[in-house]
Amino acid sequence: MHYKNQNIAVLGAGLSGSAAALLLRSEGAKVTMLDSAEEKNLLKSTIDNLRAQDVRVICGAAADEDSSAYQMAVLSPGIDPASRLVRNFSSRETDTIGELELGWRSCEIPVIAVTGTNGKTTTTELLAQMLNACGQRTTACGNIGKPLSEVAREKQPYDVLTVEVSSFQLETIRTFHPSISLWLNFAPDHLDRYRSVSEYRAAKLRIFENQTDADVAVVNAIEKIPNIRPRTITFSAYANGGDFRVSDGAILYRDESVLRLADTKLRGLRCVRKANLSS
Ligand code: UMA
Repeated sequence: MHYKNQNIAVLGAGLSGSAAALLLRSEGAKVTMLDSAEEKNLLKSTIDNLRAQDVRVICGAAADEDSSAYQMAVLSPGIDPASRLVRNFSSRETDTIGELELGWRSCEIPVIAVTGTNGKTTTTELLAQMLNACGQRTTACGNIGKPLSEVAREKQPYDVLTVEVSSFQLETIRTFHPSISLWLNFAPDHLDRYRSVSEYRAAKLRIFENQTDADVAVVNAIEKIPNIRPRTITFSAYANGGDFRVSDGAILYRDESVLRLADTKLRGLRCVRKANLSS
């Protein structure tokens, strides 16, 4: 993407916003950071670092009411689209994308994206460790705490990125396209932000939105996922119908043992064994 000399606003001076602002600066954009909080309530080192990189920083009420002209705005995931700060932009029809989308557009590395209500951080870490142990250079990033925009700016020679993605991040994607998506589970959550459980689920389902039949979706077998384009592989520790399942102390792929649970150091396996014994 070409951001050189473009006037771009970044909303939210947390981890995502700072990473987005620094990525855009490294690509030659003129960046303004807007944050509804008073400056004294923000991390001084973050604000100092942004200013040192020539990012204009506007805080408090002045940020919510800022009326400068921008070609684009980048939104931090924790900011509710209904907030004053965002409404100020939507009313002016400024092209607004999320930080995950920005990072994706500046990254030329294939992505494995992990979502689910519970367990996504553990799974993302585990996947990254397993891939690195197999010689596939990767890093765990995204909602886990290292924004994709930071990885994009670092330009390390990774083979693949292992990205934890939240519903907040997926709300504002457009072209984000994981080669492999992973849907762990779903339970009602974040109802302070979403008007309904189905709105929360719809945001999460966007993980599959840009996948094609050349991609893969790894999906919990007990989840009812609507028709999606990628090839689907299912798994379950509890149900018998999945491509991957647990039986007699081993993980099976279509009835063939691929890994004995006792050979792993994973905690919580007793729960899986117990669940299998009682089912
Ligand atoms: N802000 C405004 N106006 C508002 C609201 C907030 O300016 O109306 C400002 C705040 O003053 C603050 C900034 O926005 O300075 C915070 O932005 P943010 O909430 O997006 O926080 P980040 O530090 O950028 O962290 C975000 C994720 N936070 C959320 O989604 C709430 C982090 O996930 C993530 O690790 C990080 O980006 C890097 O990608 C945390 C999380 O709790 C761990 N995620 C939720 C979850 O896992 O359930 C979704």
